[in-house]
Amino acid sequence: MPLPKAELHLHIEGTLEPELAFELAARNGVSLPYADTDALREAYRFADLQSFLNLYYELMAVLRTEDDFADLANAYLARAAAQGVRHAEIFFDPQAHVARGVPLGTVVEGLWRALGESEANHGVSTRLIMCFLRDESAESALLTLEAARPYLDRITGVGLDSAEVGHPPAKFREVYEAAAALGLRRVAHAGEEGPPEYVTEALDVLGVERVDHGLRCVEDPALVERLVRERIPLTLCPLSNVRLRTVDTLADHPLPAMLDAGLLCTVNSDDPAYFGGYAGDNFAAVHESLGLSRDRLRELARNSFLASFLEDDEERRAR
Ligand code: ES4
Ligand code: ZN
Repeated sequence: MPLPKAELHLHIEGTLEPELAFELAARNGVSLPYADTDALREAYRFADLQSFLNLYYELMAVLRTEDDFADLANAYLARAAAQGVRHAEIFFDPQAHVARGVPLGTVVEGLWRALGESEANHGVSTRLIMCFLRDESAESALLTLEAARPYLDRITGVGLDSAEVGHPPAKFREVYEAAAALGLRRVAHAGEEGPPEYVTEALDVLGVERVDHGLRCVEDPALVERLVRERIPLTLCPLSNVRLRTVDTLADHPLPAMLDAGLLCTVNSDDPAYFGGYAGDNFAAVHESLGLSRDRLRELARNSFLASFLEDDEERRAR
């Protein structure tokens, strides 16, 4: 039996497996510049975050209808459930779809069809987190938040993703203030490829409650101390870090030292179709390559629920 866990860092578009990509391409009359699933898998050799993002955005072309988004999310939820995921806080990238002519309503309604039935069908509770693309403008992020107003009852929070370096968190101060005023929870990718200063800025300027990746905090002992003191959760993604060459090998991953330092770490899959594994695979990988004990794995699983937005909801409901 896999450990029960929550997945807190998962891009739904990054769960598009090659087989489903070809199925949706055929259904929608979209042609892909790859002969077959093997040829596509050959392209999964990334030099860095940007080389991955190029393929990630390219393959999204097959996602066009509500059914496509529902099928994508259902496939993910089934796989996640099989690996012990009981709760998933799921990112999506509205701007990447709207820019291709897919209306925001199509994306949200499609995802919601799967998420709404997830507890019954898969035993997985869910939340939806809308991410702004940090390599797009601050104005575009504000327009996206405005466009999402009809769907805010289905959206728990906002996040920030895509190409990090050169796009510091402070660029998005205004939209995060607006999101907070609307009662939305706030997270952001920071310290994946970007420097530790971006982590500090995400906390101080954007008011995030959780940092996605946050890996490079280890370069700044004062920042580590602060993250420990303030109990800020980090959503680490070990297999992603290896595939995007943020760490050389899994054995070099700083996760054990981060746990020893008292950081509230969680282990997540990021873009599992591209990075070689879902949540349980990431747990198994850190167990095998980093020699994390069963106790450490249980701590990681417990952290995932503590760091989730579920706990707060339940506390709120109890009050
Ligand atoms: C992402 Cl691994 C990663 N980093 C930043 N943005 C992303 N969007 C999808 N996957
Ligand atoms: Zn991510």
